[in-house]
Amino acid sequence: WLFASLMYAQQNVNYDESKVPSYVLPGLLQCENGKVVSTIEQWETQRRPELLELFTSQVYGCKPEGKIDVTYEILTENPGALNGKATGKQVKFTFSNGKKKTEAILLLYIPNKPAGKVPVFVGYNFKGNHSTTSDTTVLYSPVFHLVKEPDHPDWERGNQTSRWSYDKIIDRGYAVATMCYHDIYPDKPELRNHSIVSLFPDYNPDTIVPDEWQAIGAWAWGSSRIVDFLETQERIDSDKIAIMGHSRQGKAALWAGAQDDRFRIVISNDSGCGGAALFRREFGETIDIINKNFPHWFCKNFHQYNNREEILPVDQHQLIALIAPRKVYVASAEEDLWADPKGEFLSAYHAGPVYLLYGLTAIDSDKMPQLHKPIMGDIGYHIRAGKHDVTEYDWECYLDFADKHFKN
Ligand code: GTR
Repeated sequence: WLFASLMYAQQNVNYDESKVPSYVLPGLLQCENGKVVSTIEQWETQRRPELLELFTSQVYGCKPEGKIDVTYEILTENPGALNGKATGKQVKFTFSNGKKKTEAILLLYIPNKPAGKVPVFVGYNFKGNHSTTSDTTVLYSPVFHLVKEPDHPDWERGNQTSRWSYDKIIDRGYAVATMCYHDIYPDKPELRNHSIVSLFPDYNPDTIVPDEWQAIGAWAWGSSRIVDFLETQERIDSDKIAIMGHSRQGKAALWAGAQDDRFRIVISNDSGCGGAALFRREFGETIDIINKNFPHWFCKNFHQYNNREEILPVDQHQLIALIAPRKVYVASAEEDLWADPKGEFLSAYHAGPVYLLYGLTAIDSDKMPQLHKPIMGDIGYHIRAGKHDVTEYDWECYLDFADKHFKN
């Protein structure tokens, strides 16, 4: 992130609110044929599918037809994990098309108390399951060697524990399931052949068709496969699954939440451009910047909107609205200007009309709340002090939001 911001520091990155262009957001409730949706049924049968199709073909790409096999193997089970508070499991996922396979490892902690079914947070980690805890029995990601040199500091255990408030999550009665995102699509354009994308029929290592899915599409798909597994787990309440994603994984979490209604709460932490932020504000990271830095994240069609945000047929308030009537929470950090906190807030605000259609609550003012004053309706939002990161404060808000919607 720092690297990307520095790279563009000299160029045309706008951090000046007075230079945000005036823009008109594409309509949320107005169908392509001009008709304005006024009922849930019209939303669900007409406008929602239309928008989902546009995000698929123009932004995140299309999952190919055809299926691959997914199998699970429990590698370890420890009833005394996290100082006896949780049962820890590590589960190997094997993705296969019969000729070729890839592997991933899920790390799952389930609270030992209360007994019975518990809600769960699903979320990818960036630096391996081993980075989320100092527990030496936690296994390394099978593909980590492809993305990190053998002497890279990211091999160190526990280097991201501050992002994973396991004790707090478990103490509040939630399970948590994490996987290294590289296991699904190792995050470099040249590693496409090692991703799950390469297992699907019609995959061609030499070409990418305009609406073909890429890394974000694959990560979103992978989080749904985690849900498939969680549904087999007796202790997990599969009606209470939340997904939490940070930054590039916040983008993938919103896209997963838009497509898979088993995610009952969708949380975007500092997801920025291609996540919660409105493209049309062109504040901080833009379509042109993100496509140049990360050519393997979005579908090829999306590149035609570089520096032409005004002709993109969608904007991100519509992505958030696709999650309705399920609950959505957007979080920003004050110093994370690259991700455009105001743009993140405004898309949560402008998703409101669809929540209102369902008789739910929307954010009632287009003025951003103060720092550390979370909004906890059916759409949640907070902005906290500090940098681009996941902090204990963020987790406390997510747990409060989940308590409100899962426990009351
Ligand atoms: C940055 C990228 C952002 C965000 C971030 C992250 O380099 O420009 O869009 O995804 O990485 O994932 O931390």
